[in-house]
Amino acid sequence: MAGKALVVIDMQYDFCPGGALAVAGGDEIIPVINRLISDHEHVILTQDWHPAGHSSFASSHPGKAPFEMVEMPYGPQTLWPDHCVQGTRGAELHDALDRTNAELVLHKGFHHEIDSYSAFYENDRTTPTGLVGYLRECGISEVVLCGLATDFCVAYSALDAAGHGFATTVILDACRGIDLNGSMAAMNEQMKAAGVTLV
Ligand code: VGL
Ligand code: ZN
Repeated sequence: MAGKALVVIDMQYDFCPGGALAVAGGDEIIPVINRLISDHEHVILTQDWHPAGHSSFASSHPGKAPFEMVEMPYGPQTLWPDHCVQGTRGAELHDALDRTNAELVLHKGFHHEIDSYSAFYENDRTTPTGLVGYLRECGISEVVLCGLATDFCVAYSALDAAGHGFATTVILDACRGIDLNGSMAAMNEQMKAAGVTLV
């Protein structure tokens, strides 16, 4: 299946039950994702990878609580509990995830002052991760996405992929969402409007 890449978003302990920013049922999708991994020739994994004290953490904003919003120089930003801190167990990819077939593990969110939901562009919407260039150089024109969380990192990655002309599919059975203030419905609508195929 040349020309098509599976991008598995943030299958890390902190997004699974028991983790710092647990997504309900986050670990249930691992067997489904492992089947997708064995079916794809090109497999890319992403890893949310924040320095301690990252600007997206509520703990870095005195008086603010997780899930509140703040205004960053690049626009509104949701604040999160401390999660996926570089080098911690919570930042590790889940051991049950089949990594043998992965050709690239992409870290994102490592700039202290900028969060990064998308695997392609950070939340300032201008700082690239390099993934567009990687995929193009590998001759990939089709992107299939799964992982955590549907309404944040998966959705923003899908919007960027579609916006860069990749034929983009999200496998909803292989995703779980956070659903903050209706974000699940809102992001599903945005993905559909952008031409992302939801299956
Ligand atoms: C994510 C919030 C903060 C995600 C990452 O993987 O969806 N969400 N960091
Ligand atoms: Zn994060």
